[in-house]
This record gives sequence, structure tokens and C-alpha cells, in this order.
Amino acid sequence: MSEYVNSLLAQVKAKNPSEPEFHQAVQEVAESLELVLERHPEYRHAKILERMVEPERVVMFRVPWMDDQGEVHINRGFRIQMNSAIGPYKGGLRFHPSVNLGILKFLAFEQVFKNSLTSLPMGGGKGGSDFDPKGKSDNEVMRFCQSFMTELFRHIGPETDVPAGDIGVGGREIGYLFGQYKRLTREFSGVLTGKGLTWGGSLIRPEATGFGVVYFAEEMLKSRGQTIAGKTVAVSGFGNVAWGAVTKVNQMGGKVVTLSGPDGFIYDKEGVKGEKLDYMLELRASSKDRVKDYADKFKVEFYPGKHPWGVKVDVALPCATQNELDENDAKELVKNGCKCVTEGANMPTTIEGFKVFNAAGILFAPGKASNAGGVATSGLEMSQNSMRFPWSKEEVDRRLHEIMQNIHRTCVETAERFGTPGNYVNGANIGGFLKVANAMLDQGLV
Ligand code: NDP
Ligand code: 2IT
Repeated sequence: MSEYVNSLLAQVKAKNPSEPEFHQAVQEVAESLELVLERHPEYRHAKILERMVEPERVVMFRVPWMDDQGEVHINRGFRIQMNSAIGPYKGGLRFHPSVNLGILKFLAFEQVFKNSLTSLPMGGGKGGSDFDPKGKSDNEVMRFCQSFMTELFRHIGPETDVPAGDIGVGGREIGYLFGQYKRLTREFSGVLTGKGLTWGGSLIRPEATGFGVVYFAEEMLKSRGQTIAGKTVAVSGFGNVAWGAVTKVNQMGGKVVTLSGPDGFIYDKEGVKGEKLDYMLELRASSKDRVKDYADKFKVEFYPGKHPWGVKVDVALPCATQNELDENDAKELVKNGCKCVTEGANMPTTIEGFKVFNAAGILFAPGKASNAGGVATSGLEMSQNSMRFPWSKEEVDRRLHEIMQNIHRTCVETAERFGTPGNYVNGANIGGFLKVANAMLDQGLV
């Protein structure tokens, strides 16, 4: 690491203590950017990176709500408005007990680069709460969402900041949040994405992140003369992203043999397909947070407390959460002959894990490139809302596919241009950075 990056990281750590995920995300990006900052001193002089690690605005607020027994609970709500150089803040909301300021800052930071890569005009943001949806009734979730939006509404808007879903926030939550926003503002607008189809949502948005991951994996494999068809695939998670990815792998002729949850992973050697795919939706909607039910129902193997990275597969798609694939997992995958790792979750691989893949020369794509199909389709939802005209399923899917192919091309060409061919991490970080950095230079000291 150069002295410049070292001192930048030291400053970030000193100024943002107890935020290890944020430090990790900044380190990964800063290491890639060394190459750019050497060639382009103008970014260093204008302190572009120093500005990018400081959110434009952070909102933190109290969210009081009442459970079905009449007991009062208080959660913490957040919205990180990270960067608006190329468009309104855009990014999901995460409801999970592990949520804190550092995790949301890492996610918002990643989102800035990801949204830039989509080529759509979206800045970066992220938000959420430490609320735990597990085991809550519909009414409790509704009351929580209404309380959350009662504060958030004054900070967002279709031209200001457009939230969407993430872990723990799907169609149901977006519905309750949208309803409350509409009551408070008397406006029916595209303030959220991931909306229901009868009230402004886009076809394909629920599937988009997972579909995009597999489109991206296909492009990676193609670069080595291969395809998804006939490949065995390990997927982690069992939520929205995992479901979309498994659906698309099946459509493209591959076979998914694992799913995972906080309780462990299942191994289904026949493949997760047909009614088992529909059962994934039931599992997630049950709010029970376990995949063991799948093993019990379909009589397949269940490995408690373990990640699925020890299984012999050709392709791995980590789709659960951050830091779920470490150095040892990476070694295991490489040893078992895995050829391609395409991230569906945000930062599921640790920096050490990435180094193992890089040294082994296997294909590896960071989430900010490969999972960008979700937010890209959110961008397409915003376009449809602005036009007040919905596109067909085929139209949205065609655009999504094209966007993923373009992101792949940007990663490959940028990595090559900066002297590290095949390094998708550098390609994504530099490709995402340049557009935002140039916009910031154009806009003066903002
Ligand atoms: P879901 O809520 O639909 O599913 C999340 C999955 O990850 C569940 O299986 C969940 O189980 C598991 N999970 C969450 N936290 C943990 C944890 N601490 N330990 C173990 N497992 C965990 O979320 P999504 O599918 O939407 O999100 C999955 C990943 O994809 C996240 O990293 C998200 O940021 C990323 N992503 C999502 C996009 C989207 O459009 N939804 C777009 C791009 C990226 P449990 O809840 O039981 O912990
Ligand atoms: O991490 C992500 O890109 C998302 N959760 C989707 C964000 C969005 O605005 O659709």
C-alpha cells in the first residue's frame, strides 16, 4: 500500500472507530484506486477520495412502536446520504438486529460505486434499522414501518433520495412504508422502488438482483469459453437475491445444490428446482430464519452451523450477507475446483478471501458490480414512474441483461487499462469511481 492510502485509512479508522465493515470497504476501494491516483494527481489535489469517505449527510432517529401485546419498543432508524454527485441518493433499507451505523456506512459507500457502474443517474445511500422482523406479526411490521417513515419522510423524495429493499425489507415492508409516505405528503410519487405492480412497481424488480448476478456470472464464464449450462452451483442465503439467482441458474441449465441460513446449509444433490424453488419463497415469508425446514421437507442433507463453501462446485454465488466467505472458505473452494465466484450479497468475501481467489487466478466478481442488477432495475422503475408508463417484462429484462453486460465490459476494460487484466475488483472500483470523481470535480467544492 502506498503512503497516501495508508494515511487515508489511518484517518478513516481514527475518525470512524468501531466501524470495521466501513474500514474494510474503504480499504478495498482505496487499494484499487492507488493505480488511478498515481496517474491522475488532480483527484488527489481535490481530495476526492477524502470527500467520498465522508457521508454528505447522516440521519439517525428514534423509532418507537407498539407490539401486539401493548408493549412499547424503541429501535434506531438511519439513512446515510453518501453521495449525490451523479443523481439523487439511491439504495436500500435493511431491517436486521445487526444493523448499526458502520454497517450502513459500508453499504452506502459500496452503493456509490455500484450505482455509478449501472450507467443510470443515481447517487448512493443506504438506511435501515436494528428492528428484527423475525417472528413479528404483519400488524407489528406495519406499525414499525409507519413509525419509521413518520420520521424518514422529511429527508427523502423522488428527486432527493429514493430508498428500496435490502435484508429484511421486501414487498410487504415497501408497501407499508409507501402508504405512510403518501399520507404524510399527499403525494403519489416514485419515492421508493420495489413497489407492488398495481401501484408503480416494475416487472422483474423482485427477481432483478439474482437474475443480474447470473447474467454477470455467464459473462465471466464466457470470457473463458464456458457457460452456466451444465455447471454445479453453490448458493448461500435463501432470501430475495438467492431466490432470483437460483431461478435464473435453472433457466440457464445449471444446477444449484446448496442454500444456507443463519442455522446452517442444506445440500440437495438433485438441485433446487420446481416446487423447491417455490418453497424458498415460503421459507422467507415464514420469518423463521431457517433452512433446516427445507431439509426436513425434501429429505436432503442439513449441515448445522456451517457455510456451504466446502461442497464441490463449479460456481459459487454468495447471496446472504457480508463477510460470510473467509480465507479458509476461499481455499476450500479453490481446492475443490471452483472456477467462478460471483457475489450476490454486498461484500460477502473478506479481503483475505479475495486475495486467495486472485492468487489462484479464478474468476471473482465483487458485489458492487455483479449485484448491481437490483438497483439498476430500481433505476428502471424510477424511469417508468417518471414517464407514468410501465414497460413489459421482456423490455425490463432486456434492459437489465444489457446493463449487466455493460458493467461486465466496463470491469474488464478498466482492469486492463489500469494494468491488472482479469481483476474485476479493480475494474469495478475504478470504473465506478471515475464517473463520480469527474462529476465532483465539475461541481466544485461539494
Ligand atoms: P433477504 O432478507 O431476502 O435475505 C437475506 C438472507 O441472508 C437471508 O437468508 C438471511 O437470513 C441471511 N442473513 C442476513 N443476515 C445474516 C447474518 N448476519 N448471518 C447469516 N445470514 C444472514 O435479503 P436479500 O436477499 O435482499 O439480501 C441478501 C444480500 O444481498 C445482502 O447482502 C444485500 O445487501 C444484498 N443485496 C440485495 C439487493 C436487493 O435488491 N434486495 C440488491 C443487491 C444486494 P436471516 O434474515 O435469517 O439472517
Ligand atoms: O444493495 C443494493 O443494491 C440494494 N439493496 C438495492 C438498492 C435499490 O435501491 O434498489
